[in-house]
Amino acid sequence: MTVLTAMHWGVYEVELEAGRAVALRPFREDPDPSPIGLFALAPELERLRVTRPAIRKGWLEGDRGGHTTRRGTEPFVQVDWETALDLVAGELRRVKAQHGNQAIFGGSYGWASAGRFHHAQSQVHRFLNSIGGYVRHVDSYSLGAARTLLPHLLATMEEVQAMHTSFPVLEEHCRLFVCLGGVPAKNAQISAGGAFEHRVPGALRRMAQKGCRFINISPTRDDLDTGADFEWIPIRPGSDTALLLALGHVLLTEGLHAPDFLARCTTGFDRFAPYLLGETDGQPKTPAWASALTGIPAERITALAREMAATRTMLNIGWSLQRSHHGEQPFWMALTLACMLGQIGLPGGGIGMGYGPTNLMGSPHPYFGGASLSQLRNPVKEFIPVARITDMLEKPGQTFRYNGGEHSYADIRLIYWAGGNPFHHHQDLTRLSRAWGKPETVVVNEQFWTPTAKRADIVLPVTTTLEREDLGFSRRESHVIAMPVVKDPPGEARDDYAIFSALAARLGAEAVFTEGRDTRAWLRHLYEDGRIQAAKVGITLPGFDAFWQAGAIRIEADRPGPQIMLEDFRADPEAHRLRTPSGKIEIFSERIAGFGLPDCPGHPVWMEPIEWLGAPAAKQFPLHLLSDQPDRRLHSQLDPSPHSQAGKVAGRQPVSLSPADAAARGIKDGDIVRVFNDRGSCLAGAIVTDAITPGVARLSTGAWYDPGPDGLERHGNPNAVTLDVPASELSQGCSAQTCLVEIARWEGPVPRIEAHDLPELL
Ligand SMILES: Nc1nc2c(c(=O)[nH]1)N[C@H]1C(S)=C(S)[C@@H](COP(=O)(O)OP(=O)(O)OC[C@H]3O[C@@H](n4cnc5c(=O)[nH]c(N)nc54)[C@H](O)[C@@H]3O)O[C@H]1N2
Ligand SMILES: Nc1nc2c(c(=O)[nH]1)N[C@H]1C(S)=C(S)[C@@H](COP(=O)(O)OP(=O)(O)OC[C@H]3O[C@@H](n4cnc5c(=O)[nH]c(N)nc54)[C@H](O)[C@@H]3O)O[C@H]1N2
Ligand SMILES: [Mo]
Repeated sequence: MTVLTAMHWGVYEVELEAGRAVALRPFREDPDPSPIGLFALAPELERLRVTRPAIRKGWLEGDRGGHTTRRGTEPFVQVDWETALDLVAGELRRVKAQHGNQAIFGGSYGWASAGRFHHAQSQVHRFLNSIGGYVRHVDSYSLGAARTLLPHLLATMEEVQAMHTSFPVLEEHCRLFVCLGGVPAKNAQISAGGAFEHRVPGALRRMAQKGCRFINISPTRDDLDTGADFEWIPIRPGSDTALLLALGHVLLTEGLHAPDFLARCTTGFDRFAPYLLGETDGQPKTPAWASALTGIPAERITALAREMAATRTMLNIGWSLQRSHHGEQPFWMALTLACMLGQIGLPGGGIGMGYGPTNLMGSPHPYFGGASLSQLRNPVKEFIPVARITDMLEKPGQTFRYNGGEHSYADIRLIYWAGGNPFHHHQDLTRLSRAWGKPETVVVNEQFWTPTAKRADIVLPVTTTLEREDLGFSRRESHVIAMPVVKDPPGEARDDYAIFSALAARLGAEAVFTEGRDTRAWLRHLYEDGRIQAAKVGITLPGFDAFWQAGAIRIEADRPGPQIMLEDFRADPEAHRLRTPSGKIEIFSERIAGFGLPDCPGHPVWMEPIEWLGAPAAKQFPLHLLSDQPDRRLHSQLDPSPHSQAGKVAGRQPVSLSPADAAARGIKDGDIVRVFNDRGSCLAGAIVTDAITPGVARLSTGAWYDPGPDGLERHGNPNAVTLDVPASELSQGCSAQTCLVEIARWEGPVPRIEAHDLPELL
């Protein structure tokens, strides 16, 4: 017998024997299933499960003063659940009483697992709110700069995602698809909550077959695959804003821009044009100027601007461009260029933000909300922009700017994390390791002995999606999935919900937290909520019992989803005003200008990133390190699985570099190399490829962080070397892509990788 289950990377068919999973198979309704989830039952993963509550030995013996260097170095003592829950509840009570709820950091960023109810972040936030609140985070690592910027200019990032022109329209109408950072199908393997119908590889092939021409402007060629030839224009990382400005300069000086669209649908072009022409700063943003910054020949820039103006063009920008210092600028300038081209709102033209990062963009299915666990109200006002965690831990009381306001960092005594892996996701992990020693207690709910679990004081073992029932629901996806229990949890692992219910009971908040519902009652409640939201966009879903019986419901809309981004707005901008201050797209933003930020003025500008190949530091560290998303896993999830391991080189995360850079350093394919700069170093396995432009190296994220006693990271985690600075004072976003390194052959003895070892358990 088979049933279905949902994971971030897809729906899978679960083959059962005696009601328990024996194998996972691709979902037959998925045109391009992802292999990642097929390995979720691998013994290599099961071996690394947390099976019993575990307490760091020193903590159990009373070492709670903070400023400890022992986290991550000491053995854990396994205890029974009652003891563990009493200890966690007691510590929460103590910290609340002595320092207030604003001393608890519960931001708990992370992807966790698919399934609407057991979504770990929602669970931990709801729990912490039920006991008086916590210091939260805002925004995401994914979209720090863009998420803060875009509401001032266009719409919220959620709205932008919901309105993307669907692929069937692009297939019919788009004739030139220009992408900054490709349309990486490896990334579209996933969507938050599940990519159920993988549509990107097929859509790109069909677009190419129907005559759409693709140009990939990227430091790497292989982030686009259309099944046909396309033009690759290599660009120096971090310089896209200069290119976009020069394209705009050509449009304006040759009269190829769209004055009618600019006048009807945008505001502030008149304030921006003098900058473009160099009237305000003495530097016209010409192709020759941009050529020196981007490495792209000036003639190619000029010709490209003319082609874009003459053709039905979609300009697509990848999210990694804004995960960088001044990451607001490429997004703002791409939007501005799309306005100058005047094709926004036309079929197959305009802007994508972006096709590729997840399976969501380009979906023909309508967007509807609902089916999310309420997080209750958080009375604590302190927060951080998500990537400022080290700053917060290092500098309690210090002020920071965010989105026009001024705020200060809370003084954190207790960290509670459920569903994320900061010792994968944060930049400059050596610096985070030091700051991580400051709080008095760190509690982590985890399924696996991840680097973060190993650096906790208290680890509570959690079930996986296969071990609990849930609701598979994902924005603009093809199905709603009933996810039954198909596997027994190892040892004593419990659902996050069971853990938080038990803690809430100890802290007098059980009724608030559970509302008297068990898991099945919550599923029914969330499903019914989703059903109401679906009906609003013309989707009829059956009642819960019929749904659960059926196992999967294909979403069929009476009305088609949003097909052409901003079509209505273009037709009648007055009747369909945007929720920006002017109601139009803002090329100049009075509001942002009013914030008075030197690193984010009122219109898009070129500013040199703190690290890039044009910086003085490139003399010492001459390679720009891109840390992109891994194709064989989601972040650090399932890194020990055979699928992820099969992609390693010499057991380490591969780092790609160009034949010229490899030869200059005596590096051959398959060599172990050291990637380093002033901040740190890691070992990786070399891949020499002409798909990467000289001067650039690529080391995907997510190899479990594994620093040795001498500080050398042994497994190839790029966050051993990345830079932890904000994109700007507007967004405080993550700048992971802004990073210079040097790479050398590793000649020393090869250290063993310990990331996938269990900690010592007493
Ligand atoms: N250098 C560099 N760094 C980056 C990026 C980059 O481009 N470059 N990208 C950034 C981006 S965009 C992101 S989104 C982040 C991602 O960073 P994270 O979201 O933190 O990464 P994951 O590996 O998905 O971590 C999820 C963790 O949750 C655990 N988990 C799964 N399900 C459950 C559950 O039900 N309950 C509990 N309690 N735990 C569960 C998993 O075992 C895993 O350890 O990384 C960021 N880091
Ligand atoms: N398989 C898999 N898929 C994922 C994830 C995963 O972990 N695994 N993570 C998901 C998450 S949370 C997110 S946020 C998205 C992120 O999606 P993105 O941010 O779009 O993805 P990246 O892989 O970081 O980068 C995509 C491409 O951008 C190019 N690029 C980098 N810097 C520059 C630049 O300065 N200029 C130009 N023109 N190009 C540049 C890189 O060469 C890279 O190939 O991916 C999602 N998809
Ligand atoms: Mo992300």
